[in-house]
Amino acid sequence: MRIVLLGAPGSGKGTQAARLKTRLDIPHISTGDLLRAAVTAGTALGLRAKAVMESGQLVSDDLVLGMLEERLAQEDARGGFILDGFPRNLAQAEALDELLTRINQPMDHALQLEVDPELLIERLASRAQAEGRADDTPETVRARQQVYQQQTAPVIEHYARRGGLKRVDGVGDLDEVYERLLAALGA
Ligand code: B4P
Repeated sequence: MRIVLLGAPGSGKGTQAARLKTRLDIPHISTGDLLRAAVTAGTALGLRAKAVMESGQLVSDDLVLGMLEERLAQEDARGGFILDGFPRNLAQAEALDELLTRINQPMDHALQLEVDPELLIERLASRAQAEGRADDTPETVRARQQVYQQQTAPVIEHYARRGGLKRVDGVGDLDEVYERLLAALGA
């Protein structure tokens, strides 16, 4: 099963993808996690990404696309995957369509987690306290929300136009949201 999980920062994509991965036995590929790992490892890519991530802006498409293509070429992604945090803008969505056509692996499901913007701010503020992630400061959270509205919301329309986008209510406890996602996937 090949799945794209869409939603604003704090909508629960990463949280739910971690659960779906175990149930569906396919890898959870988060471009945010891949980028944070590169920052921690101090690779050339990580050094270029760090300041951009801390400002709440998107890392450049060429860096993210190269990183994703490498990840999708790994053995464990042959039987399917959950993409979390990608695509983030229309150029990435079109590049993904092109890549999946080239490797003959069409997307099966596009799911959007819907959460009220005020609740998103509360969730990220709690994570800032719990985990101290550098991009969860109030200023960066505001910037990430703006980037989402301007650049990522059109990606949702892209999948809606193509048909097959499923919108899932992301408000509720973790188990409730998880059950809704499974129902939307028919799993
Ligand atoms: P991401 O890592 O994708 O960060 P995110 O949008 O905040 O989502 P995340 O998955 O971490 O959080 P979740 O909603 O699960 O991106 C970080 C940065 O990396 C970007 O700003 C950008 O700079 C860069 N980047 C990533 N991908 C890129 C790309 N493709 N192109 C360019 N740049 C890219 O959870 C948030 C919080 O809510 C958690 O604390 C969680 O516990 C809580 N939560 C979740 N579900 C809940 C629920 N039902 N109830 C209560 N709390 C809940």
